[in-house]
Amino acid sequence: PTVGIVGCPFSGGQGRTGVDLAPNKLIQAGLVEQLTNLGWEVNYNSQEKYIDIPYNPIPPSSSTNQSAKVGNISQDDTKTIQRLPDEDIGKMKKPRLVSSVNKLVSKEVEDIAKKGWLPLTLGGDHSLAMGTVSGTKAKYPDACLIWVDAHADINTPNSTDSGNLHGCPVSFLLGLEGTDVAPFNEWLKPCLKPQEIVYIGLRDVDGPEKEILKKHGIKAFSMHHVDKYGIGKVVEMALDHVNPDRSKPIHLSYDVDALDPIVAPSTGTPVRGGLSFREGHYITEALAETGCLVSVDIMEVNPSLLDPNSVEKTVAAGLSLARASLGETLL
Ligand code: DIR
Ligand code: MN
Ligand code: MN
Ligand code: MN
Repeated sequence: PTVGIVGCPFSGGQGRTGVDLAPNKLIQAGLVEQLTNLGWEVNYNSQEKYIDIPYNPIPPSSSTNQSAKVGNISQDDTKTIQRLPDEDIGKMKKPRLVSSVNKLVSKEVEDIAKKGWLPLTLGGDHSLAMGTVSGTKAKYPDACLIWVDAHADINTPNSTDSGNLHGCPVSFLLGLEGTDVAPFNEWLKPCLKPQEIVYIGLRDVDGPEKEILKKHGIKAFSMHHVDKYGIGKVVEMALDHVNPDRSKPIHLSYDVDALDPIVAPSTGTPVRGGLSFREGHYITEALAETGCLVSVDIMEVNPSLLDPNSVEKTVAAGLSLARASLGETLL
C-alpha cells in the first residue's frame, strides 16, 4: 500500500503560531521511516505551498515595502511575497487565507486518493479539515467521517464566538446555514450529511454548537460516554452509526487535543479530562482493523508550546497515532 503525506504547515485558522511547525517536526522525528517499516510505500509533498502564506505571491521585482519574507520561503529571496490585507468577514478571521490554503489541500488530498493512495495529512490547525474531508469525499462520495476531538468544530460564521475558523470546518462541510459565504463558496460545496459524521472525545462544546448538534441529530460520544461505556463500546457504537456494515470508506480526522493534556500537552486549546494514551490509540487501532480507513488527519500538534519534554510527548503521540492508524499493532 502507498501513503501520500500532505504536510500542511498552516496556522491561519486560529490565533497561536507554532502549529505550522508540526509537519516538519513529525517528519524529522522519523515518520517516513516508521511507516516504511510498517510496509507502506511513502510519498510526501514539498510543504512550501501550505506555509502560512498570504494568498497572492508576487515576483520580487514588483515588490514594495509592503512585502514580507515568510517562513522557510524567506531563504529564497526570489519568492518574496506580498502580504495583502485579509480583513475579517463578519466574525471570520483570515477567511481568504484559510479558504485559499484549504482549496489547495482539497485538491492535493483528492489527487492522492484518486491514485489509490491513502492521504495522511499533517496539520497545521483543524481548519484544514475543510480541505482534507472535501478532498476525500471527491474520491469517495459515500465516505463517513470520524472526528476525534475535545471540540465539535461545528460553529458557523454566525455562531462563532472566537472567529477562529478551526472551530468551524464541520459546519462548512455540512453546508449549514451561514456557510454559503465568500470566499469559501467559490470552491467548497457541502459534501457531508449529518448522519455521516460521528464525534468521539468531546468535552468543550460551545452553547450554539450544542444546539446545532441537537438540531441536526448529529451523533456524538463525549468523554461522559467514554467513561460510561468504555472506549471499546464507544468505537463500536460510533461505527454502528456511520458504518453499520463496515462497508463504507472512513475518513479519520484526529485533533490531538482529544487526548488528555497529560498525554498531549503541546496543543493550542488543551482541555482537561481527555482520552488516556490507550483510549486515544485504541480508536486508531480499531479503525485500522476495519480495513475501511482511506484518509487520516493528525492535527493541532504545536511544537512551540511548553517545555521540550511536553513537545516530545506530543510529537511522539502524533507519530504513534499515525502508525496505529496505518496498521501498527501491539502484537
Ligand atoms: C471554540 C474552540 N469552540 C471556537 N474551538 C477549538 O473557537 O470555536 N477547536 N479550540 O479546536
Ligand atoms: Mn479540532
Ligand atoms: Mn480541538
Ligand atoms: Mn472552548
